[in-house]
Amino acid sequence: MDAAPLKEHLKQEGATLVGVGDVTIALAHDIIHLNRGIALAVNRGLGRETIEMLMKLQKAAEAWLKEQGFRTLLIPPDSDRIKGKYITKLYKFVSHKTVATCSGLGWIGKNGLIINKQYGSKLSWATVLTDAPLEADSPVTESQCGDCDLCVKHCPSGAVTGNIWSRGEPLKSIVNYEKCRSLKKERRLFEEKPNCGLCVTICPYSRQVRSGK
Ligand code: B12
Ligand code: SF4
Ligand code: SF4
Repeated sequence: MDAAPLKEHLKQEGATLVGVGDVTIALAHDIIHLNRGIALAVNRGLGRETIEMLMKLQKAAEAWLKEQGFRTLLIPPDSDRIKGKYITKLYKFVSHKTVATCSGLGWIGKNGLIINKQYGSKLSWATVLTDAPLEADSPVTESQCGDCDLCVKHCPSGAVTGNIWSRGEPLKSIVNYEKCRSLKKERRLFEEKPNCGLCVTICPYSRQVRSGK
């Protein structure tokens, strides 16, 4: 089934990038029938408005697919804010990062984030799973960070290990999240944010673009 009309529709609704991945190998048995992952990205930081924008895009995808008789499962953009809800348990099984690499929209950088060649890691992501047999894009299978190690050198908490992601070893430890979370307020770039985000801004792929907001 041609995915182009759906992608076009979602871009008109405001998505910066839309990809479709075959996520079969990443799914738990219970949801194996929903084996197409639609990766949605917008070129802006993950604030309240961005979350609302991503949820609006998810609903647009859902309406489009349901009209044609297909099933969907919307994985919300953020989970830390809705701790305890059943849906957050799904992140362990299918994360936005997985769907993004399966959709060919980026690799997991040494900073542990999705790096898109055009937008770096400045994008915010959401996922829609569906049983619609949409034609899938080719997955990204290897890191393209190369010799760069700016995020490894400059992470103020020493959380970035330097390990390299590949689809063959997708869950290798890349960032020590305990260290990342424990960064003291005075060392953060923005005191009010739980993490400093330096590994986003220092990345050459992120620096080449201006955020939508
Ligand atoms: C919990 C959380 C955190 C925690 C822990 C980090 C973590 N585990 O990612 C903390 C608070 C530390 C954190 C920090 C940040 N976070 Co955060 N966080 C999340 C959250 C809510 C859940 C992540 C999670 O637990 N996933 C489950 C684990 C198992 O998967 P994963 O690590 O996400 O991804 C792995 C798999 O996808 C696998 N994989 C990749 N391809 C494939 C293919 C196959 C076939 C398979 C099997 C697996 C596989 O590789 C990935 C890396 O190991 C997500 C939103 C979400 N719902 O996903 C945002 C999210 C990951 N965070 C995001 C951001 C932006 C940040 C910060 C920059 C915050 C800031 N200051 O602005 C920092 C960056 C720190 C860093 N270097 O990673 C963005 C990342 C965007 C991007 N470009 O990648 C997300 C996706 C939110 C969003 N909706 O956009 N975060
Ligand atoms: S958010 Fe800051 S502390 Fe966490 S991994 Fe990135 S650079 Fe390191
Ligand atoms: S700063 Fe360099 S090593 Fe780190 S994610 Fe970006 S390209 Fe990869």
